[in-house]
Amino acid sequence: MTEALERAAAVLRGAEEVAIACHINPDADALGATLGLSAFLRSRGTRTVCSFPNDPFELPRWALELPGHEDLVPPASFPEAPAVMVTCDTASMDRLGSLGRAAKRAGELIWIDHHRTNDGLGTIPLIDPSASSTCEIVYRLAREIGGELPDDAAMCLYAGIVTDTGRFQYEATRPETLRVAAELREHDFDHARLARVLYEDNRTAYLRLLGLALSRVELVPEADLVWTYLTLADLEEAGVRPHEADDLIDVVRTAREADVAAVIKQQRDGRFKVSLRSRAAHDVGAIAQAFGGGGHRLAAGYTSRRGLAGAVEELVAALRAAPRAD
Ligand SMILES: [Mn+2]
Repeated sequence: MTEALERAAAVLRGAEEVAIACHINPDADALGATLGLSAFLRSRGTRTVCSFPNDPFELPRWALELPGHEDLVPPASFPEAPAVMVTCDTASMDRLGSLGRAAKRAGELIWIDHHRTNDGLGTIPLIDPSASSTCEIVYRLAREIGGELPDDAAMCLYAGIVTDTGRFQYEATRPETLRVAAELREHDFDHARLARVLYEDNRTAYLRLLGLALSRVELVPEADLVWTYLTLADLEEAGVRPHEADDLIDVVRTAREADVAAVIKQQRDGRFKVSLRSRAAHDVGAIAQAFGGGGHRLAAGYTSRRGLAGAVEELVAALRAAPRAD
């Protein structure tokens, strides 16, 4: 990691333009790392171009709070063969969608991530599964490059650390994470407003849909599993966009009776996206990987082609076969 950090810093110090991309359906860690790195590089006089592969190219509401979001460009405006490209928070090439082509053609590809299921892509893989977030690694990289971190960059990086640590609650929150967060908070930005936008900004339409999803919660004791689901029809009827229901898992996972929580959400293509959380005793990252997905030990996901009943069945079977970690 130290050697990779030095090499990445050397490449970014010497670059005139850096193309930065993050994964499809970006969360605050992905966009925070992208925009944080971009703001830092721009403050050094480096040109940057930033994108993510959603089509239609729409930003989540909270992202409008992140400085620099207005400079994000759709994939069609991203360079086809950038001399230097950075990916943020992206565990596999397919998560880059249409931006994967640029990644494959990039001269140098700095691959910054903290997902344990990452194989280490790019010419410079900067991967640390012990880091709380990609933003924490970007912070380290900025320190390695040297110079002042602009307030805008600090705000973006802070957003990613807050969200990926579950507001400093999760296992991956190390003393070092808190020190980095404290250093970022020395900068001038409205952290309380940022937290409100990230966590307390639901529409009542979503709250009603949450009620529906919670009324469907099922417990499967033999699989140590609690789960619920939403179909496309549910979302349409409620007038809620799929990404608006991303935090539903955080309510379901509080169920005391099960170690693993799953939210199964139908996608536009009809497949079901399975989001998994474990309290401690199951490696859901390994389970997600076995189904072609990925993630962390306690938070992971994959997409199933087997319909709702099939998705539940295969998940229950996998959990029953999986050894408990305790
Ligand atoms: Mn992350």
